[in-house]
Amino acid sequence: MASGADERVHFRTCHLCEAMCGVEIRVRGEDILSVRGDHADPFSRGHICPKAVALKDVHEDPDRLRQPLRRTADGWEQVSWDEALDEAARRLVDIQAAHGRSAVATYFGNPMVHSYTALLSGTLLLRALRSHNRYSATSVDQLPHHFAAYHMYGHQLLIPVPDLDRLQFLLVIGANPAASNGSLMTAPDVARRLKAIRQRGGRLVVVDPRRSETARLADTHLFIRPGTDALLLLALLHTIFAEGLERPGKLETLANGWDAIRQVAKGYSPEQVEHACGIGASEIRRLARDFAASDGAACYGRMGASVQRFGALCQWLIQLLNIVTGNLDRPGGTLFTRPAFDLIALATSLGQRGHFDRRRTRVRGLPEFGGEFPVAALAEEILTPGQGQIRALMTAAGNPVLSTPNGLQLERALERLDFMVAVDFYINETTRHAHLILPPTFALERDHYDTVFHALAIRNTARYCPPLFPPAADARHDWEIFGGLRERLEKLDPARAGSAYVRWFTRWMNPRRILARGIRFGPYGTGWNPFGPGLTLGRLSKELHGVDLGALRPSLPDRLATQDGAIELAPKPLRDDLERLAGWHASFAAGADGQLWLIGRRDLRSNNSWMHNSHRLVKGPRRCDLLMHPQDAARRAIADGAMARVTSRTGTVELPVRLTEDIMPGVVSIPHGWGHLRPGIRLSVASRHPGVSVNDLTDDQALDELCGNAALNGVPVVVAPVERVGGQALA
Ligand SMILES: Nc1nc2c(c(=O)[nH]1)N[C@H]1C(S)=C(S)[C@@H](COP(=O)(O)OP(=O)(O)OC[C@H]3O[C@@H](n4cnc5c(=O)[nH]c(N)nc54)[C@H](O)[C@@H]3O)O[C@H]1N2
Ligand SMILES: Nc1nc2c(c(=O)[nH]1)N[C@H]1C(S)=C(S)[C@@H](COP(=O)(O)OP(=O)(O)OC[C@H]3O[C@@H](n4cnc5c(=O)[nH]c(N)nc54)[C@H](O)[C@@H]3O)O[C@H]1N2
Ligand code: SF4
Ligand SMILES: [Mo]
Repeated sequence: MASGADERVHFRTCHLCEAMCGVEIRVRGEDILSVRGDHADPFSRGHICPKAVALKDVHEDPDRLRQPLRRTADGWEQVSWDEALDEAARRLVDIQAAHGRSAVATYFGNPMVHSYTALLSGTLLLRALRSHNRYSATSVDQLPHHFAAYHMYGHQLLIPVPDLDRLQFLLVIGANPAASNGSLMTAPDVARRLKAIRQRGGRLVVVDPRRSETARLADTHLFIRPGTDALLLLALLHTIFAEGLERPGKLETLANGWDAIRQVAKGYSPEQVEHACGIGASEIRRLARDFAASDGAACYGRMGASVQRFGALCQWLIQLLNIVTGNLDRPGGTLFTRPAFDLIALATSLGQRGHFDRRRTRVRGLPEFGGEFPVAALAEEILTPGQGQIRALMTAAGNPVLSTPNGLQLERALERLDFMVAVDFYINETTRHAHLILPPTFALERDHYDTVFHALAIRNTARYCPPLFPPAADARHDWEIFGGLRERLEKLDPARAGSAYVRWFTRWMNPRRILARGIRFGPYGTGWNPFGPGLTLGRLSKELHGVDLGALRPSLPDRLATQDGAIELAPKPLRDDLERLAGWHASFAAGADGQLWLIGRRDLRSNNSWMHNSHRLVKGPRRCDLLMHPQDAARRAIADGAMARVTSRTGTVELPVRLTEDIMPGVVSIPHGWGHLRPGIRLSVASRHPGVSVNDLTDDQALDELCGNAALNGVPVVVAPVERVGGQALA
């Protein structure tokens, strides 16, 4: 930290999204004077987005909770930490004793992966809880990526990332990094990096039902009908094999299953899929040829390709496309990372490569993946009586009422719980149902290292930052809350503490020590010789702007974690799932009965559900509206700016319409994370800009049935004008 007068400058990583931008925060005493980009950060080089300044807003937010709260008949009352933690632990243990371990469920939300201390200690708490009913935001997000990685490369975290700064051809399927700042592809200032592809003579092609902010940067944008990406990918593979364009190079001998995937691709000519996808056969052929001919190409797909009915197939086929064209594990293609704290090595050493279908949910029989059940099943597991019913829930850093499908049903379920505890610093749509809220510190009061996003970054870098402010008196960090709960659970029921090794590990290994060890014994660490060259956490802390560890490098076959050390091109569960795709394809009818396909979107100034309480981020034009093509609107007599009623199997919302030719006819879009009009929430700014929750429309029964991920994109809806009488909407 540098200091002048009584002003000081603090450098850290913004933890809000996956981009890991370096920020420079100027403070005087307790006041944050400014938040700017850190120009000396070797990775982000001064870039930030508008959300970085909201770090100040959340830190100073008067609505942010600082003390534990207990819900009573007439509102919330403050309780001490000891009282709150004792009560939470006792209730959880009692409920488990009466109804079995799995009567207590957990839901971990997205910010968990943005805090290494929360993540590591949260994992230990889960172990002590010993419930099979574990849920998280993974199953409304990147589960298909883990599924494909586990089956093909032998480890759920072995997810290759595009070599963005060196590739010549980037095919983006259902991702909008220009708004999201990149996901499973940490690349600060991603828009500039995308523009640079074309500047160096390369190509950027975007396949998306909406002409997104990223599509505007592309040389080619192709509209695709939601949920048909797997068909497109199969037709691309078909063309490559049919025209002899495959060039796997060294991958040929590193992978098993070539005949099987050739066979699979045979059945999907561009002509067979063009009607469903809405992309002409000649266009598909041209795309396949250009991709295959390019000197360094990567196909990359995110939410649009993952959080839909055939997400796992999409992620598998994307890997195949990169492999058959020889682009996996080569500079300018896609590569595995080698981060300073190697999460994959740690997980592997603990025997945690992932697993699938070891058990199933009680009500619908949905498979677990990596020890978690699909969150789309959470509400029914609470609502359906019987042996094994969920009676208590702990949420941490999550807002599933706004983030998971059929939020209305989940709310009904939360009201039925015997006990709910939320580790969160807001009273929001989810936590308002809790009996106890345990509010942790915010990011500026804790240290930070990205154990997860360094492992998904387009360059190997490392950056550690100390806290900017000491935690307020009597404040607790997430990891202290989890640790406090775990210790109490173990005291009440010593059998939970596990083996002697586990007991030693949990007692001695606080998150910071785990991080320090991981770095020291990681790929760039000093190892056993603390005086030798290399990284330690101590040395890294002195590098205020972080260190650059170089471009990604090829790492196969060493990095593979499969039993036989080879890539599995045609894992059985994925091959078998093609039958489901074929069935759906056969019955496909575009826009039957005036039905439209609903998809999501993200906005640069928004971050899932929890940053709408920053005045700076919500002012200006309204963000929660329905994008609709003028053709579809005309057919329904809906004018630009008018209110529309959108109805799905699960619910109805009313919101203003924005007409645009940037969306494919037959498709409409609503962003998620809005809907702050629920009673009882304490978000004074957000409640004045409420919007509606798209997840009142998404369906808990619509899944990628293979892996259990929710299908939040491609929801069938009906849209009608809201009739008005004398300016009043008719309910
Ligand atoms: N500003 C901002 N940044 C964020 C977040 C945020 O809320 N706001 N959230 C963060 C999180 S948690 C994540 S996971 C990432 C997500 O990062 P991205 O995946 O890049 O973000 P999305 O905007 O959801 O992009 C999905 C795109 O898929 C398209 N799409 C929808 N359905 C289909 C389909 O069936 N096929 C195809 N081909 N495309 C489809 C949509 O039109 C959209 O453009 O963003 C992260 N960054
Ligand atoms: N329809 C639709 N739904 C979606 C998506 C979509 O594209 N479309 N995207 C999905 C995706 S990718 C994701 S990741 C999920 C996100 O789903 P969730 O993780 O369930 O929701 P968030 O909005 O991220 O809520 C984060 C919560 O954590 C709290 N919080 C913030 N920081 C901290 C912290 O440091 N500690 C603790 N304890 N709490 C904290 C916030 O107050 C908030 O309550 O939403 C999913 N839902
Ligand atoms: S893109 Fe914005 S929110 Fe994401 S890390 Fe950078 S500054 Fe933070
Ligand atoms: Mo996400």
